[in-house]
Amino acid sequence: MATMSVLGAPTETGTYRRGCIMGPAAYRTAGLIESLRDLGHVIAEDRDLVPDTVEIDDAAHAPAHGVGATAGWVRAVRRAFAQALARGNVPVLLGGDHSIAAGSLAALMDVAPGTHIVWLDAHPDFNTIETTMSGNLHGIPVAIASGLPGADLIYGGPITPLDPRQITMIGIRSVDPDERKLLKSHGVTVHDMRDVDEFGMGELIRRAIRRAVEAGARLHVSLDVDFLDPDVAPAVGTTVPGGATVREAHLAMELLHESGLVASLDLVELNPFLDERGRTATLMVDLAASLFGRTVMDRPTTTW
Ligand code: HAR
Ligand code: MN
Ligand code: MN
Repeated sequence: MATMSVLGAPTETGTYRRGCIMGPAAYRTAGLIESLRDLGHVIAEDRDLVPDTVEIDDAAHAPAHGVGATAGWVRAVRRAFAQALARGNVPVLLGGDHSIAAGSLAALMDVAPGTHIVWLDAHPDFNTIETTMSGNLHGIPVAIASGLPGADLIYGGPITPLDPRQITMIGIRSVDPDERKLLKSHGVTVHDMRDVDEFGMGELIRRAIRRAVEAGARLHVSLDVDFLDPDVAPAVGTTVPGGATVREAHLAMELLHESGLVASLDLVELNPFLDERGRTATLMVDLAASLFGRTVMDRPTTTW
């Protein structure tokens, strides 16, 4: 059983649509804390963070917008996430839009730099502050955590960059042209939905786990709501058809749990304003429970 730090980051400055600010409250309303406790985990802290005050002239970085506000959140998340890791807790970060993963990824590199990243998302979020076409900073966290342009501005100081070869992305189905080039040149492992169709979710997750086992690394999971198909998870601003099914997502979570390597989690991009009677929040909570040990039946111990 784990001791967990549940950290809410109710931000929406990295998006163009409002509503993610309600994310942490919706996860709690859907029973996240009770579900984790029922599994035997200890919730050492459960609180919402407060962003740093950062003054940046947004106009100088157009089309990027919300730069100062997003930087304030990223810095506060990085500090709290790192503190939780340093205490030996499992941080569970509740977004908020995905820009805050720039904070969790930097914290991981501060405290546990070998950690491998499993990025479950329709989008790679590998734009830089220079390649973003939308200007929405939820499209840049992986690139800036890897030290690409925008890192200095957002973090306001040095980071230990993430090695992009430590990342496995699954569920990808919307990539921008420059982003595609950057992913290739930096050696990110990207499994698009075609790979999911062709090889199956289980095989792709097993490959990510085997890679971590071989490297002696722990795993961080970053779960974007839009990894899921919008038919089952409507509460997200950036819906892309053809996403993971409920069963594919549960299989991913259960296998990751069985690896015994998962040490932290981001739950991001939930926009409760777009939900239908809480069904997306409830599904995300069920997935988090599977990631942290809920099963239908006991299973034999897996070897990778
Ligand atoms: N690639 C697009 C952009 O940079 C869309 C990014 C959308 N990101 C999220 N999180 N919704 O994955 O604007
Ligand atoms: Mn994302
Ligand atoms: Mn996404």
